[in-house]
Amino acid sequence: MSEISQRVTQASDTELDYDAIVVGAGFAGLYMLHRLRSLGLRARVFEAGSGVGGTWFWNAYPGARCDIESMEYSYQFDEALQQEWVWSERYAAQPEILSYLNHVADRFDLRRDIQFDTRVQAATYEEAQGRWRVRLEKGGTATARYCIMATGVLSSANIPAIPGLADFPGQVLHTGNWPHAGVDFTGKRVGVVGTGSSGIQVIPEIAKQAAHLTVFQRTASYTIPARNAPLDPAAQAAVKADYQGLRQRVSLMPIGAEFYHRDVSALAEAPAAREAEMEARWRKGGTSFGAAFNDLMLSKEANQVAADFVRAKIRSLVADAATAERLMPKQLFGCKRICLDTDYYATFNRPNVSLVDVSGGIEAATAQGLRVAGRDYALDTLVFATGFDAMTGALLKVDIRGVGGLPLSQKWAEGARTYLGLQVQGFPNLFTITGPQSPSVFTNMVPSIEQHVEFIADCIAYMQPRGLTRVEPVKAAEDAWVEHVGGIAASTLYASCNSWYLGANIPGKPRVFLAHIGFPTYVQRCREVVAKDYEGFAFA
Ligand code: NA7
Repeated sequence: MSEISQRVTQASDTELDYDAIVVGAGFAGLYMLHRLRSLGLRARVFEAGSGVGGTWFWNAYPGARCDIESMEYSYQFDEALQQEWVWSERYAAQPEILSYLNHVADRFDLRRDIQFDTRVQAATYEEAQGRWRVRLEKGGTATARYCIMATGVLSSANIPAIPGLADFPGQVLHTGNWPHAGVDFTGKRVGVVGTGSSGIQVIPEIAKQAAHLTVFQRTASYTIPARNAPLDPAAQAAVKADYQGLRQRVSLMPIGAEFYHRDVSALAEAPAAREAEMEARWRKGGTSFGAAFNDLMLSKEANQVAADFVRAKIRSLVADAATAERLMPKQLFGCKRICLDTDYYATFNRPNVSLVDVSGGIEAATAQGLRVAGRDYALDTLVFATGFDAMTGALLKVDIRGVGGLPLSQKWAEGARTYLGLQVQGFPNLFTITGPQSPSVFTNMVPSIEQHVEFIADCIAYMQPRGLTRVEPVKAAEDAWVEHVGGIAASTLYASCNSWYLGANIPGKPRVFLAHIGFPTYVQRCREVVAKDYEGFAFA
């Protein structure tokens, strides 16, 4: 154990000084720590959870599974790692991803610089010293030149303010904060609120156990069969024979993952041909159903083609016509995130499952359960699959203050503003990995994270030999970036519905489109910025 880490381990309530502080030990924080170490920096990671994994630590609900294929949803920075790790399924389940991240932490000896069970409460830029002072919830502070937020984009759980919720005596759970010991639903009357990706994954699993499951649906989602299956060893070996080739190919695809894009308009093909294409994709399973045509998110008429196809599938899969009708999404296809499922629609054919429309709101929670439109539903356990304060929630939970003590919450009062999703003007040396206005949720998150980590590490490496100690965006660059990202979204149908991409799921949250659509164009832009000596950034 090094002298510094000994000091750290022994003295959690005294002030400690580092070159860099990283907040969070998920995919982003782990790789950031590894890169900072390779620059010879003294780095410390503070992690609220008791283990590594971030999203994959907290979302331990039954059925939790990635919607990007395992061979791609993994690090590529280390060839030996990607060659040696063996994935068992097409789409990895939460426990497997968590054990992968634990393996990474051990393999690169990362744990000695991670302080677990330590939530960061505040981070303040002290201009005179040019350092960030980070305050820990359990006491103590630490300082560093760089503060890197690796806090995740879907990590601040949203529990709706339902009147009387405190009076409900049963167990209340959120999918994003699931007990690691597991939950036994046997013989229980369970209510699930929310039918986004998490609800759609957890509902079939709870239905297998519960005495009765009532699903409270505000908005029906579009979901495509995952067709998850064990990974064929020969297919896995074939990928590994040219892993870099796959990585290179997918880095040029719009979401940084194999998506089987077809450059054909949904309106240009004969109906029989387009039906055949969608049917083939439905049978194959996976999100690339949404890439069958090039204009689903550009034209409402084209969008209707995919929407009608999925609605017809629902009609054919759900026995009760009224339930099928309620499960049919009314909004545009893909405007809210497309889900992947395993037996979701078939679950509603079970005698112990019922669907309740809460589009008019949930009236109240009572001592017995939930009340909707004057009717009471008796429940023992309540599961919220109600999503997250996405992209900005986890950052704003920390009281971050920049130059002149300006709170980040104030800077972002009208909506998040960043340059490249990496930095905020007025908050020098603060970096956000997959921050707002970067591609983040519109991509395969792991390559997006790697690209950001490498950008940040390269930026620090650029500064060191030049004697530079401070970096932040110039205001004009930030303004132009916010406008650019919003402009891309406005040219698509993504900006037209109430999704968490623009903050619409959180009451009172300003509506600003929070992700850059298009991974390759973003990466290219970052490369150009670096090539022009970090154009748009100011150093001191
Ligand atoms: P999502 O996608 O935000 O889904 C949350 C669901 O909860 C969605 O159906 C919401 O309906 C519903 N919701 C939210 N608030 C309420 C209230 N007050 N009453 C009833 N229903 C409500 O979160 P997930 O966790 O499923 O998925 C997040 C991402 O994680 C996912 O896209 C993957 O990338 C992984 P709404 O649509 O807002 O009407």
